Amino acid sequence: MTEAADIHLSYADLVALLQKIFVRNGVSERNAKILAENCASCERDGSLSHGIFRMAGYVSSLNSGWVDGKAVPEVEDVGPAFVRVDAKGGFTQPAMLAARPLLIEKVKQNGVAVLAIRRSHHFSALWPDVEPFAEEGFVALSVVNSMACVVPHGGKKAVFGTNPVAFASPRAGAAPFVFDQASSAIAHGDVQIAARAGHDLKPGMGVDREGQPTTDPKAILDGGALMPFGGHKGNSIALMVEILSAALTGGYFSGEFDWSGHKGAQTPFTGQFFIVIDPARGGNHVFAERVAGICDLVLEAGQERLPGDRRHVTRAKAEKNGIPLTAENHGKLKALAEG
Ligand code: NDP
Ligand code: PYC
Repeated sequence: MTEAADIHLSYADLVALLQKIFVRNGVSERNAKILAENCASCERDGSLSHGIFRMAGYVSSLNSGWVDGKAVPEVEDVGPAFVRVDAKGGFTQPAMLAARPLLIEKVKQNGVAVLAIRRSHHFSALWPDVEPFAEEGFVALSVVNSMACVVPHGGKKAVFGTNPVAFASPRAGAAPFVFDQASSAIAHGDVQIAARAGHDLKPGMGVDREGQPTTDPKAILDGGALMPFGGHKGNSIALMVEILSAALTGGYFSGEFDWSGHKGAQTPFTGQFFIVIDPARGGNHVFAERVAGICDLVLEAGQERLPGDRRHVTRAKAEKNGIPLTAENHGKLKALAEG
């Protein structure tokens, strides 16, 4: 549920405020700008589980010494269509942006290229990572693993992270087609939001610390766990995400890193994987029109809306009126920025 807004900030003003918070908490100017833009974009688009709600967690993780806000990623050219990045214990988004020019060059040369990021922290939504590729005419898919809080289908112990998959494709005459979804029944961020608001979850999303089904978000957060979406099918997607994001990149599995020595650590230390494709190599010069065509077909068939539509409606409102914030949340941000 959206809280009533007391004030509206422009995107630029919100970025400036968030950037100040990151810099104040040990993040380099370059990385702070990237993270602030990412977080402000989530808030602007109504991706509230990964907008300003996350700032206290970023600050807590930075102050625990668990994540290096000043990390300078090392980009390696390891094959005609393969780029690898060691994020050096920093955030994933600056690592991805450091590798982006080389990745795009390889996609243009080969029609496809992959990017494997390791030793990285991802604490945000995934759509901001793939949408810009589609805006440039490429098809992009990305996966990232997180922290063990999801039991395998039929299992008792949390092994997987909430492991999202995001996909973006150009679409003629409209914004790119983009979906971004956790492979758990619900994102961990939304469980935290429900717990704060005192709302129950739908049945079938999680178990308590005894492994018993529960709809109480607090029981899930207090030693319980989430379930994959869609039973064994979501389970296999969660497993695929672990393979691509960790085994393939050289990063940690969601249940493998040890943050117990860093009180307050919240950002998962894992890996992220991208595949980027130049659709022109498919030889179909009407690719983007075909994408628009299939999107139209599903809407004509009765699907209420496409993934991404809600974000674009929210974005358009924010561009017109500013990004809505409660006075309480604005106050919390100002306190983080000013100490
Ligand atoms: P949702 O279930 O809210 O949405 C998943 C996708 O489905 C979105 O693309 C959404 O589009 C679309 N969608 C939702 N409702 C409909 C509908 N009625 N018809 C058509 N499409 C619809 O997301 P999740 O809870 O799975 O994930 C939330 C966020 O959490 C994601 O951004 C994800 O990346 C992030 N996350 C990050 C993790 C990390 O490790 N960094 C881990 C897990 C999750 P729309 O946005 O337009 O509503
Ligand atoms: O919402 O599941 C989540 C999540 C995990 C890491 C960042 N977000």
